[in-house]
Amino acid sequence: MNLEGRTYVIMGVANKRSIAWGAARALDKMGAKLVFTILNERFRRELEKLLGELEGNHDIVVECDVQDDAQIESAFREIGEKTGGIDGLLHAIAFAGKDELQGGYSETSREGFKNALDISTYSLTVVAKHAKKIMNEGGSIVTMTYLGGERAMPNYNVMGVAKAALDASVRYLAYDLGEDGFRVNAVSAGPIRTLSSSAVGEFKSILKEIEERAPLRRNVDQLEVGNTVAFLLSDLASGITGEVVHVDSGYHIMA
Ligand code: 0WD
Repeated sequence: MNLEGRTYVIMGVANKRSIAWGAARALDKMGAKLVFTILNERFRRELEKLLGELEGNHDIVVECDVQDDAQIESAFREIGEKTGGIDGLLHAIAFAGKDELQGGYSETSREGFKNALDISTYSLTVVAKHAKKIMNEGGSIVTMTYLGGERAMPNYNVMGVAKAALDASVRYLAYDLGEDGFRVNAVSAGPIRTLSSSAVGEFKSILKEIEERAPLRRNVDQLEVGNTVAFLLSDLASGITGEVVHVDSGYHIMA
């Protein structure tokens, strides 16, 4: 797939294990120009080191904490000015406190609930609001979700609730932005060891379950997820919106 001449924003690279980094590698290989947002300046050095591994010259890194409305607005204004318009974006951001990701869901605190849904769910909505102002014709937004939003899974707790709301947001945003010809989809990734997933209780046993029960009998990696993100961001997926595509070795079809 050739994405030369296309520009995409990647949100959520924390380190080289991040799913967002898998997507960056995939898009870079296809010739796309990339712009990165980081949570705060602490992530800049790590990202700049990683950028050296890519083939293309992607130099725009903008600070964007999705809990800060003013920062989101100014980040997308800056990206618009520097790029002259974007063709899409990947939102690969989520957060829940470690305490909320183990034990009983009924123990979730009000603060923990608000925080998880603010960062993991509302952020897509507000990012879409600002991204659409600088999106070129046919623009596409992709977010990252998980099966724990469709089914009750041990320990995923408030994050499952956040992902269910994220999946619904994808549908409402798809309807809203569809009027302008923009598409909004989610990729539901199988479990992958990253900084975020390490906070989920008994994560190892989830990986093992996939190896035993998924149709492909193996786990997926960041690049496989990234390739599907690239497809959804590209014109090859021009008729797909409001969809959740599972990249999980087929695990979601199993009873
Ligand atoms: O098994 C997995 N790893 C799966 C992850 C399976 C299915 C879905 N996902 C989802 C996650 O829920 C998330 O939405 O994929 C997305 C990316 O997650 P990841 O690649 O597993 O995690 P990680 O490498 O930690 O990147 C998430 C990043 C943050 O990293 P840390 O570890 O510092 O929380 O999200 C960013 C941050 O870089 N982030 C924020 N960015 C802007 N503003 C904020 C914020 N307030 N909070 C977190």
